[in-house]
Order: sequence, then C-alpha cells, then structure tokens
Amino acid sequence: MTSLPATAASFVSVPLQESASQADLFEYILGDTLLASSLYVNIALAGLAILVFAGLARGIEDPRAKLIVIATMTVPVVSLASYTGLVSGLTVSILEMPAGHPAVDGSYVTVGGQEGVVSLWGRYLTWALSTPAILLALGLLAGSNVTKLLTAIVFDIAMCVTGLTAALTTSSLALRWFWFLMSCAFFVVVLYILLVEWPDDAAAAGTAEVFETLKYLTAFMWLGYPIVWALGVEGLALLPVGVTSWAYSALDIIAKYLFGFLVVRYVADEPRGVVAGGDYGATSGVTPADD
Ligand code: RET
Repeated sequence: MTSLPATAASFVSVPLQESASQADLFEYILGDTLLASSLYVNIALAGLAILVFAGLARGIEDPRAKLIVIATMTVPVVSLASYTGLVSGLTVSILEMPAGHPAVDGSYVTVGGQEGVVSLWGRYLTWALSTPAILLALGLLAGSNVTKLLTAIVFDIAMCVTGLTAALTTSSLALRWFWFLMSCAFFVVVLYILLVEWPDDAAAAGTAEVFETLKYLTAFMWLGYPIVWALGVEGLALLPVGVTSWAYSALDIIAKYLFGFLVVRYVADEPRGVVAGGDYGATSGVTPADD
C-alpha cells in the first residue's frame, strides 16, 4: 500500500473548523431574550424616531435649519439599518479571544459548532456613520467653522474605526488594548472641540442655552461607551453579552433619540441662531461675470 505524502497526510488529519452561519447567529440571538430585546427595542425606537422627527420638522422653511434636521434624522436612519444588521446575524461573529482574555473562561458560547465570544461588531461599524451626523448637527447648531467641524468628524470616524479594530483583534490581548487606547486618544480630540471650542461659538451664534444642554448630554452619554467596552465582553468581560448589549442600547436611546428630539424640537421654531436665508449652501453669492 502506498502511503500519503506528508503534506496530504497532515491535510487529512486537520479537523474541519466549523463556523457559525448567519442563520445560526440569527437563531442564537432570538433565543437569548436579554440580547434580543436590546436589539429589537432599538429597531422599534429608531422607526418611531424617524416618524416623530419628520412630524416635528414639517413646515421648516430655512435651508440651514433643514440641514440640521437632516443631519439629526440620519442618526435613527443609520440605527434602523444597524440594528437590523445585528438581529439578522449579518454583522455579528463568534470570535475566539486571544490567550489571557478574561472571556475565555466565562463568556464563551458555542454557536453552529463554533466556540467563542458573541461580538456585535456591526455597532462599531455603523457608529462611523451615525456619530459624524450627530457632530454635524451639533457643529451647525454651535455655528462652528468648517475646520473645527471637519476635525471633530475625522477624529470621531478614527475613534469608531479603531474601536472596531480593537473588538476584532484576536491575535494579541495587548494589541486589543492598544487599539482601545488609540481610540480613546481620538475621542479626547472630539471632546475638546465639543466642550472647549464649540461653547464659545454657540455663545457668539446665540444658541448657547440649547447647546449647553446638548453638550452635557452628549459628553456624559458618549463617555459611557468606552466604559461599557472596557467592562463588557470585549474588554474585561465583567458583564455578560446581554448586559453589555443592553448597556449600549440604553446609551443609544438617550444619545440618539432623546438628543435628536431635543435638536429637532428646538430647530422647528427656526430661531435666529439657526437660520441662514435662501442662499445658504450656494458656493458663491456673486453672479459670474458675463465675458
Ligand atoms: C469605543 C471603544 C474604544 C474606545 C472608545 C469608544 C467610544 C465610542 C463612542 C461611541 C459613541 C456612539 C454613539 C452612537 C450613536 O449612534 C469605540 C466604544 C473611546 C464614544 C453616540
């Protein structure tokens, strides 16, 4: 009998690595009431928020006021898609954590034959779309210049992408936390613009009062996200996946829907600080020379 060459023999002996399908993940989520409710509640609230914001914004005429409303409405629109992606198992994975990660001992599950932590990484991905919209609305309300607005948005996107990378890194525990710290450093830039630069702009624009409320609401809620990351399954694994997901969902309810409601309700009155007249958004107020 001829024996197999060494490479073929090792190929045959390697057990097949099973991986959870979207259907497996969809069913797993449905079977975990705490986890499922944290996601389905947000699909309902995002839909409701879109309708309420649209209702409140009926009749707004000024283009700059409309722009603030559109930026605000982007948030529940992204959220609706984001949470639907999560419940369908599309943006969820079972991840095997690096050696030494605390979840390895307690928070592992087996889904579709694959063992690991349930990672709802789609959240971090879609924050890269929703949080810039929040900052656009805030920056416009404060009367920010384009440089500060772009700086806040660029560092915010960098924060979300490096947060996503931290969650998806399975090679080394130290690298997971390095990505996390990098994301925190980008977050500091966003907080600086929100808490130091924009309040002065808002005072000059005449929107200081509403900006003050939104500034504190945003800063407190946003600070909750890295804390949940650190305490949840991705970080120190002190919270199980259902509690981690509910913590993010609760922050989302305030940081997205309550925030949006306050912005649209304020803008709907078209106060002096937010309007800009019919030419707003035109590239130039000058008629081109006829030559
Ligand atoms: C992560 C982990 C890495 C460190 C930091 C984070 C910050 C996340 C924030 C998210 C805000 C999300 C909102 C979503 C609304 O749609 C990525 C959790 C700093 C601040 C407001």
